[in-house]
Amino acid sequence: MTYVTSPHSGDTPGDFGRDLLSNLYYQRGTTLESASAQDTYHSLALTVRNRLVDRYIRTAAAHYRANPRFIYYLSAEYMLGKQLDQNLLYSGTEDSAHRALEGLGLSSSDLDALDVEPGLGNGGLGRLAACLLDAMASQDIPAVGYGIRYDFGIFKQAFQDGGQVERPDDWTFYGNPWEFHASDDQQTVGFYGHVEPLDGVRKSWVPGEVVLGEPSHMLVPGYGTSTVNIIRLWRARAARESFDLSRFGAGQYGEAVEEIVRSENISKVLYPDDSTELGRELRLKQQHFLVTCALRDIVRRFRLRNSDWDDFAGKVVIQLNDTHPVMAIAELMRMLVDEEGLEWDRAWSITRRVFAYTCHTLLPEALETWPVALVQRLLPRHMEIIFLINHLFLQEVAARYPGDDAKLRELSIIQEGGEQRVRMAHLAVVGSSAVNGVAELHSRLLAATTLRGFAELWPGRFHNVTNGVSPRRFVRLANPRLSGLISERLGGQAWLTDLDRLVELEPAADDSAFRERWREIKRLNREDLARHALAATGVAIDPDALCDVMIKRFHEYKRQLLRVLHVVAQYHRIRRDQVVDVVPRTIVFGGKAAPGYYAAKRIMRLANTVADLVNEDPVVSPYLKMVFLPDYNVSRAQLIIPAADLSEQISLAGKEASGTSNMKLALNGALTIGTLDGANVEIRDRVGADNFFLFGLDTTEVAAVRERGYDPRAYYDRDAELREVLDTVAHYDKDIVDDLLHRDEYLTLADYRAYVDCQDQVARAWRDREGWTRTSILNTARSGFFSSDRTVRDYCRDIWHVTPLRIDG
Ligand code: 26V
Repeated sequence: MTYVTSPHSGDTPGDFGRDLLSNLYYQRGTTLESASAQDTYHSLALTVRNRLVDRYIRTAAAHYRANPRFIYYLSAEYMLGKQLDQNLLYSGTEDSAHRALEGLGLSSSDLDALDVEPGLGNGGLGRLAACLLDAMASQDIPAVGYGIRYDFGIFKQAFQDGGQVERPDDWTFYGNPWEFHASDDQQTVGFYGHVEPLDGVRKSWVPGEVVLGEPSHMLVPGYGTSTVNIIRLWRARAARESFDLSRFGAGQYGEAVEEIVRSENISKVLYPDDSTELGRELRLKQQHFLVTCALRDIVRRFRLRNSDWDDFAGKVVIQLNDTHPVMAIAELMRMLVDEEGLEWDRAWSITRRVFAYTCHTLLPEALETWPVALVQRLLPRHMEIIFLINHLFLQEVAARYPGDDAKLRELSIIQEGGEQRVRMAHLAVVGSSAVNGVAELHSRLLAATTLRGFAELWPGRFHNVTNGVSPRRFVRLANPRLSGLISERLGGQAWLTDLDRLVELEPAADDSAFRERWREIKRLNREDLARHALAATGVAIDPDALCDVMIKRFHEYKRQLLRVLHVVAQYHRIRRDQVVDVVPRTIVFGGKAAPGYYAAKRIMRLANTVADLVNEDPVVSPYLKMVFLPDYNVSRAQLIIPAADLSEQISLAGKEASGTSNMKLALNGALTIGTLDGANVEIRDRVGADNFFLFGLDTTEVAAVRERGYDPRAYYDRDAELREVLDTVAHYDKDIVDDLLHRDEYLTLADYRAYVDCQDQVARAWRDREGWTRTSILNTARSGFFSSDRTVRDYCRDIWHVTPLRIDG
């Protein structure tokens, strides 16, 4: 079979410009003279997209021919970042596009400003999904990402009187040029209804409501290779047959239309809560919707080249990104047993081999559970299947631990005592062949605490795969200046797909001319950030000041509050003219709080209050500035990270599963001040203890403090400076201080003194600019391990058992 190649394959600026004008004419029906900004942007996007379609078609054809084992990544969240910058780079058309635009008198930065980032996720978990897809494509791993095409992504954040206000993210308002709709690949998804007996264990589920899933896909190009994979996002549509015509006739037009609206609400909005268990029915509907659409699509694809169910587990790996898609385990069992007529045991053996589960937290309150009564009502057959899975599983447990009822209660998929609930993490472990944590410490603690009983039962099932980040997105695109210098030094761009090669920069740390250029680039990046900060907040920052960055979701365990306490301490020191350990600093904050997470929002409000206090004080502000950049997202990350000198990774030890901003910042030459938590441990191991500012309690000490009976008040009584800080804070928010003195769940006061003293060490180190730059270079040089390419290789080796499939260029 031959495939027609695209007419848009020319690579010169002339070819590019011609295609752009042609798209303007035929796709937008206009000309350069009369085009609106949106017309031009859309035409540019299509011109770039067309250059990847060729590769996609070839990838799909090669995949069809080879019938390989596929990785299907199931995730309720993806934070893809802007597509224009990425697709220009990955299609190799950056230069010709820029020259073509220049020739047409168009500004590429104006056009880039119109590119909207799809914010279909909350934070680290969603961005990790995007980094893994990028790495899979870049390493020729046959893969498809499945997700939900939310109409509204993560809310936009603004501040009003220092407090967060949320605005809707109508990201497709002007259309999305990057997606391909496939309305003829629709799937049917059932809800509610009842179950009818068939034969034996086999039943028939008769749903009471049916909704359609309509897919569209976006291209996921590999960098430096020919592979273009896809991410398939599903949108809910009302089923045509569900339009109750009698009601239209009976004068109930409004009610009948409301039903359509209700169906389509399923994919309306991303839940912005990573901090409260909502237990909302609509959320469970979203999960089931994603899972059903994805599984049916996976089976459809399997059947293109295969027919025997015994081959399914050889051709299909389904990676579950946290517990959100875990209902897939029950749904696949239902499809195999009820629809395909397989024996239970055979179906179970297939199911267990196909799934693998990644856990992204240690917090017990973050482990998802659903009320049995709700699951029973929404998904009656799934609930029966879960009960049967649990029954058989508990028989296995009973055989292993005879007479041990406590063991049964501990491991059961159903949580008893009070309202019965389904523990999704337990279902995930029981129904998967592999379970992994996301950093060494996290995986160890998972097996020792949260999932201990399971790790004892099935030690071979537990793995660690340390997270990683895309060097293309977070070094090359975010920091073109530094990337240019690295490529010059290493003699090419091979490091972008082989990040371990950054070690070759080590000798450059001792080269003073190189250090000078490294410093100059940081300074230029800080100038870019200063321009943005001024426009966004009205605060002018000094591009020569140490740029001290904390960017992540607002959560008590991450301890943004500890960061604020140090700022208040510095404020007092400067006012008292105690500036021995003070160097000019800019404190940069970025991050959203879940709309209903009051404790986090109050810390955020305090941060904004302290920022005003500091910035408006004529004595303090020459030394200390604080900017809280609103609406932190991937694009903002790409701006902040290259400017950072210091990376704040100060969660209470044992709480942060991994963290990924820590990796992005280290790769861009920021030094870390951090606790022994998540991937910080591995960053420190790699960059060297001398090049990392460590402070605070470790997990063993945290346990010991709690064991002894933690008394936060004692720290206040003992430490005069802390007293002054808390008295100042109490002036603005008494409740925060009350909580710190009486509860302090995250041991902020226990780590306070160590943190502030460590910050003094940071200041002393910054004074030695040559030494600092040397350490900065070493941080970059030794962080190659944190590439998501390495993460994907680990998954391929330990969990997926797949090998790359090269597509002929
Ligand atoms: C969810 C919830 C929901 C209920 C209440 C508390 C709570 C706390 C946290 C979460 C988020 C869990 C999933 C998540 O986003 N984990 C993040 O995953 C990143 C990628 O692996 C990792 O770097 C972060 O450390 C981890 O927090």
